Amino acid sequence: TAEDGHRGWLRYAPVPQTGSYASFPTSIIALNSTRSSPVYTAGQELQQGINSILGKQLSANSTSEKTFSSIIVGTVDAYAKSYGEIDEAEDLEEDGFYLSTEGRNVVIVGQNERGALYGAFEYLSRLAQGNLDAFSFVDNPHAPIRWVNQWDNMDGSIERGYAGPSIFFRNGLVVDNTTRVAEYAKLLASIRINGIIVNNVNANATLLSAQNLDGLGRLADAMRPYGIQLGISLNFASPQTFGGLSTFDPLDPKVDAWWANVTNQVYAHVPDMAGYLVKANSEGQPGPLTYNRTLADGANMFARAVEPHGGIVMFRAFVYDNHINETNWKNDRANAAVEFFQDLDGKFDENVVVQIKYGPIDFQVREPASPLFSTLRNTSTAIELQITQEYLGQQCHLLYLGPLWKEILEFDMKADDRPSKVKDIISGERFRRPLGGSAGVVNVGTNTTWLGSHLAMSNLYAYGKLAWDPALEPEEVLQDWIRLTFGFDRQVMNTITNMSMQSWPAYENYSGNLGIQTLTDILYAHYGPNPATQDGNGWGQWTRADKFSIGMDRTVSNGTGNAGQYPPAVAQQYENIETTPDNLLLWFHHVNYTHPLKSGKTVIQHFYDAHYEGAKTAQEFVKQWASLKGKVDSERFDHVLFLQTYQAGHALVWRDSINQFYYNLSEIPDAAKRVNNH
Ligand code: GCW
Repeated sequence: TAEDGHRGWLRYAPVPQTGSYASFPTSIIALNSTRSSPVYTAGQELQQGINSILGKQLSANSTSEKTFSSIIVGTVDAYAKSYGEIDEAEDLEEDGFYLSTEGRNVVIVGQNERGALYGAFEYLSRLAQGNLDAFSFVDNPHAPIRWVNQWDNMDGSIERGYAGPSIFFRNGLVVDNTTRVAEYAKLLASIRINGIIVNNVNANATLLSAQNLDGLGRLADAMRPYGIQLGISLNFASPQTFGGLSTFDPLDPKVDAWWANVTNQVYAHVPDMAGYLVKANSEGQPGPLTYNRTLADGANMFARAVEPHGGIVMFRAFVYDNHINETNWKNDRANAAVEFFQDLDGKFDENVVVQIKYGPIDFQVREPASPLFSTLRNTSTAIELQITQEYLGQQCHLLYLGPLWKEILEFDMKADDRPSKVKDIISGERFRRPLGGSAGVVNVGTNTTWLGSHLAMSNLYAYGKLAWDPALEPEEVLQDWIRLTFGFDRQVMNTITNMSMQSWPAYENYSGNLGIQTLTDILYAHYGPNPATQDGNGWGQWTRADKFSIGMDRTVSNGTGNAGQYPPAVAQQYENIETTPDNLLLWFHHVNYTHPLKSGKTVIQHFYDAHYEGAKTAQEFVKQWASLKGKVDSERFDHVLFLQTYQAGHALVWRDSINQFYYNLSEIPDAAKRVNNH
């Protein structure tokens, strides 16, 4: 039902009950009765969830008087006051929790209030999956920053959003009704997200109007009970365009004072504001370079403003020149981030985090990890991922992203020839940084499914889970999500698992092979096949395809030098065509269409075959989903079937347009005689 879509994975559907449920606790004790407190929320959530899952009405109190068996939830300090110390408490880190069902009572103790709420959600998730085992463990986050970004505009539209208008803004103002905002916060808290940037990085200074500051206070109030801290994106030119100053030079004391004052006002409305997100000098946005100041000068100006309030600044590394000339073989947008940031390492204030997209270009179906992760050693960093499927089918194509993210997070940069996985760099561990983590661009909208597609919700779920613990296996995360979203049927489980796990390879097969990037229209929509737009533009997302050859030569010896931005061991691997994996061949090398791959096929034949294979898989998704008729409620069944049918058709369009394009260009026939054989 629509209600099911709305609740995402928090459906709390009844589970088949066995004998062990008889001795279930009869009361909940939440050790904080303040309504805005996450511990209070935890008590409420446990009460509703258990009623819904097990049909048991438990009382919920805040007093420490125990019934024979209770579920006790609170911070470690509150727990100690009422019941005494617990040994495991010393292992808890910020936002972490201890959960035990081993004794007569269920004990859920957080290092802080947020941690307690996470523990409650974890307990409910296990109950909802039919898990009544006795367990006891401590769970701590891998990284402190686990945020989502929304690209919502003040008029209520959402940049790269595919699920209707904003739940935050309308007609230039913050919305009055925050029901959906609180529901979103609940979903986010259940996957242990602790911060949200509510407005687009292409920011509008009118967010800072008095009326909208009131509105931000309202949004923060709606999310605070879930432990979600609000933050905002800023427009660098605001002092001039909104504040009426003659300049926005970050080193001008007037500008500094203006931001300090604005920041004080923001904190007056949102006392626990998480911080600012800034996109500067990118894609036409203003920034410090206008005044010949560095990007660090720009970031530090905001850092000074939020520092007294305990806030942080997420400063985006997505800075590049979008008017570059393709006739110069050495030009390369992929080089931009390292070029802009390498000399600034160590020059950022301690409360600045550089937010880096996972690859050097822009959320393509296959990219190597951004070399900037290994360049910045004295700067805190975070990885930026996209849940919204901008280049990846815009929620009309099934694409489970867990495996893609996992590959990047596990990638070893081998900095100084020591293990340097991306996940351990962004957590702050590898280079001993105090801050770090993840930012995921989500772009939920008012659509009842949140993202516009029921199956796409596995991506939001997996994002939160991997941000907390990147060691998790994406397939297992997916299966938890399937159980919570669709129940216990084996066939449902196997079918959605298969479809989801095949979805990335399938999309890669028909949209962008061998590291060539997603061959979509890159000029505007980022949707549908359009390889012709990939070259001859200033954006720098090039393929350099001509009659004989294709790919970006990013070698140091003959190309743009991009391979040399990685630490030596990785640089060598990518520099050498023999050691470059096939799936990144055309990212790093320019080769003839007849170049043989490790598989033995030529590049062009691989293109032809992969497109047939990918499109075929997309046809099978329809049959696979159709086999679940009667096992999934008809509303969700029909909606997914509609999207899968659409994807199957669109995959054929992708297959034929891309294959035809490269056949026309190269005039090399398809060995299987499928392409242009009429
Ligand atoms: O690739 C581009 C997107 C823009 C986006 C930008 C960014 C918010 O097409 O829509 O702007 O990336 O990440 O800043």
